[in-house]
Amino acid sequence: MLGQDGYQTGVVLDGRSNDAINWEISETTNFGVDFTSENNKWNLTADYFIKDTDRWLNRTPVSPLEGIGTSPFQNSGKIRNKGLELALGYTKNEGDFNYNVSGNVSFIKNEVLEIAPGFDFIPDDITQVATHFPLANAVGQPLFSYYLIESDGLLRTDAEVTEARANGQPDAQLGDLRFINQNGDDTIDDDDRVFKGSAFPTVSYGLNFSANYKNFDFSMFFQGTQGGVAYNGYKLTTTYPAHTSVAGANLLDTALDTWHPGNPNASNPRLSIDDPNGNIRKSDFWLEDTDYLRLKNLSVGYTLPESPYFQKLRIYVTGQNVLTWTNYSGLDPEVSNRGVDGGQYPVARTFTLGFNLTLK
Ligand SMILES: [Ca+2]
Repeated sequence: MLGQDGYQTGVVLDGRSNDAINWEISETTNFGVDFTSENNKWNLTADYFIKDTDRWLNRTPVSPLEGIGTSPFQNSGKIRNKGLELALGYTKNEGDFNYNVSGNVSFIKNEVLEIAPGFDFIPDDITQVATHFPLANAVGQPLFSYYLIESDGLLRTDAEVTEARANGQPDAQLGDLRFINQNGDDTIDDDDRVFKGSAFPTVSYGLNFSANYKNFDFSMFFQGTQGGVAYNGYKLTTTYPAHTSVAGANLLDTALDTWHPGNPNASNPRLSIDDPNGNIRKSDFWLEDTDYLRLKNLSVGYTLPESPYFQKLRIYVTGQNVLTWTNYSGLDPEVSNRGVDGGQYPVARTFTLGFNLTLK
C-alpha cells in the first residue's frame, strides 16, 4: 500500500485448468496359451502382451511467463508396457493328502516412447524432504525413472580429496561423497544427472501352496520382486540431522556408521551441519534395490467332525506378512509413492485366530 510500511498479503494463482484434456487411450495386444493336462493335474498359462498407453496424462512444464507454480495436466506422450506372464499349477486330489502347488512369474518392461515435443525429459512432482525431486520421464527410459547425480563412494584419502576438489567439488573433505562430474565442467550440479532405473520391478513372482490332510488344512503364499529400486529418503532423514525438515529429530543407528577419523571405513558420508560438499543432495547415494521375498500369508486350520450341535466347525490361525527376506534397509521393500521412500508406514504383520461355524 502506498504510504504504509511493510508488505500486504497478495493473492497469486498457483495453477490453472486445462479444458482440452482427454482420457488416456490404451491398446493391448495379447498372445496367450492355456494348457491343461488330460487328468486336470497340470495347468499352464503363458501370456505375452504389449500395452501402449497414448495421450499420457502428465504435468508437462509450461513457460515460467505464465506465472503459475503448478503446471496443468495435459495429454502428451506414449508409454509402453510389454511382458510375459507365466503360471504353472499342479493339483493332486486323491486319498487323505491333497494339495495344490501353483506359481506365477511375470517379466515386464516399461518404457516411455514419446514425451511432449521439445523436451529432453519431463520432471515428476513426487518429492522427498520437499527439496529432492528424484524422478523424471524421458524417451527410452522406464516411466518415473530416477534422474540423479551419480556418487562413487567416499573420499577416504588426501589424494582422493585433492582429485575431487579439482573436479567440481571445491569444498570436499575426507569423508565426503565423491560425485561423478559427467560434463567435466567445474561444478557438480543438475547437468551431471543420469538415468538410474525405476521402482518398477523387472520380475515379479508368486508361489502358492495349499494342502489338506484329513481334518487339517494348510496354505501359504509367497510373493517377491526383483529389479526395482527405491529412493531411500527415510535413510536421509534418519541419518543426517542437518536437513532442516528433521533438525533435532532422533536418528537411527545408521548415523553411527558415518565417516569420522575414528571410523574411516564407514559406509555413510560424514555428519556435517552445513554440508559444504552437498553430501545430502539429491543423488544416487540414496538408491537401494528393493528385491524381496515375502511370506504374505500362512494359514493352518483344523475342522472338527460333525456333532449333534453343529454341521462343521473349523478353527484356524492365519498370519499375514509373516516373514520378509530383503537387503533393503528402509521400513518396507514394498515402497509406494513411485519408489520415493519417505518412511511410509510399513505393511503390518498380523496374526488372526478364528473359527468358522456352520450350524445345522
Ligand atoms: Ca558438472
